[in-house]
Formats: sequence, C-alpha cells, structure tokens
Amino acid sequence: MKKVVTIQDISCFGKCSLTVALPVISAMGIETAVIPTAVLSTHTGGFESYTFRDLTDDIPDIANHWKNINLKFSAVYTGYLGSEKQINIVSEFFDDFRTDDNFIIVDPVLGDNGKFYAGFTEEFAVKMAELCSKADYIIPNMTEASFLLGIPYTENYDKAYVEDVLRRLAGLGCKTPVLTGVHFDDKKQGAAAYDSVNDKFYYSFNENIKRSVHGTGDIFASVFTGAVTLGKNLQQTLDIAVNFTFECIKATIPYFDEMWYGSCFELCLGKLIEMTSK
Ligand code: PXL
Repeated sequence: MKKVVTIQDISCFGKCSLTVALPVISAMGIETAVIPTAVLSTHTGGFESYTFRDLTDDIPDIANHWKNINLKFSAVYTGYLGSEKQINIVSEFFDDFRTDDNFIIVDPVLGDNGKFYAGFTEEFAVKMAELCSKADYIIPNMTEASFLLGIPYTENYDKAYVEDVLRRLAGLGCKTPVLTGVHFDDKKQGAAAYDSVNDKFYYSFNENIKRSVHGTGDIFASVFTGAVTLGKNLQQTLDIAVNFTFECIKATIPYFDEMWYGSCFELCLGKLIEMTSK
C-alpha cells in the first residue's frame, strides 16, 4: 500500500491543513501519516483570538523514531509551516526521508488575494523559497508565487506571464512548479504546471465560481499529492485536482453563509474515489 506523510498544522476547527489532507488522501486509498506542526483552535482566516501551540520541537524526535523503525514514504507533502525554525527542521526531514523513487511536494502556504496570511513576512517567504528548491513539486497560488519570487502581485495576466512565472519558480530549484487559481477570463479557472525537465506546460480548467472559499488550496494540494502518488501523469493529476476542487466549491454554494470558513468537501469524497479509480 502506498504511504505518504504530510507535515502541516492541525486547525482544530475550520477545514484546512490536516483536517483536509488526512481525509482527502485517505479517500484516495493511500495510507496517510501526519506530523502536526502546530495545534490551533481554528485557522487564521477570519477567526480572532485563536490559540496556537507550536510543535516544532517534537518534529526531530518523531523523525528520529521513524528513522529507527526504517519508515519509508512514497511522498512527503508539506503545507502550512509556522516559523523559520520549522522550515529548517522540515528541510532536514526531506534530507532524511528522500529516496530514489519518492516525491517531495511543498505547498508554500503564505497568503492569498495579494496578502500574507496572519503572521507571515517577506523574510519568511525567502525561507519558504529555499525549502521549495528541494521539492519535486511546489503548488503556490499567484499570491504565493509573487512572494516567493519577490515580484509584484497582479490579477491581470496572460498565458505568457503565467509561463514566465512558472519558469522562474522552476529557477528556484524545483522540477515541476504548479500554479493554482489561474484564470484568463471570468468563465474558467484552474491550474497550470511546468515540467521543467521536458520543458512542457500543462493546463487544466473548470467553471469559475467567483467566490473565494477557505481551504481550497489545501484540497487541491492534497488531491495533487494523492494523484502523483498513485502514478497518474501530470495532465491527469491536474485534471483530478482541478475538478475535485471545483466540485467542493460547487457543493458549498448552498451553504456559503454558514460555511464562510471552509468548504463542504466531505460531501464530495465519493466523487473523489470515483475520479481516482478511473
Ligand atoms: O489553508 C491554509 C492554512 C493552513 N493552516 C492555517 C491557516 C491557513 C490559512 O489561513 O490559517 C493555520
């Protein structure tokens, strides 16, 4: 059985990071080990006075135990990381758990809509860019790509701009950068990827539901990780991740007011199993 490890926070309420990655990757038939980087009472997007317990110091002990019992993973997938120290430790984890045939996937969680999430800074983005250099796949949105590259954020772009950003992201050292939330008009939204080894671009789009739903970046990255782990090719992987993310946003439409903090992804897990087994 395929096994992945995902390293990110657990926001106890709010449907993102581990409360998304664990059910989503498991539904794809993949054993999912976790390393929680922090425990928060909620995510930081719109809630106030949330608690934050940092678990950075636990990570090396967990890694050492796993080295002693010789655990191996088909993929190592990181999401929200809470401090520069944590990035250093995760970087060492990559060195310890990289094998000849596994993948490292970094979702460089930094922000959205041109702004950093609470607590992140330009210095932190520089550190995250260093971590990206060790990854096979990175999965930023346009905001995160701009912070990683130190370029201005724009919502008015064309295909040439997207491809230039993807080439620059590959220049950080990662083989296959993937940009999420890509749209060239009001009708379609999706993702673009650049296979820098073969110098080829890939795109996948679905209908654009013009509403930003919290946690959809984590849904996309989790499904992407699962599909790559199952051996899907880059086009299939993009299609499954884009289509499932779309399904989750669509399923949330009747609940938008009640669900301002997340998506109704649970209602779509059956569809994910169907998409995965095709
Ligand atoms: O969805 C990304 C994410 C993960 N973890 C925490 C967050 C966010 C985004 O706001 O606050 C704690």
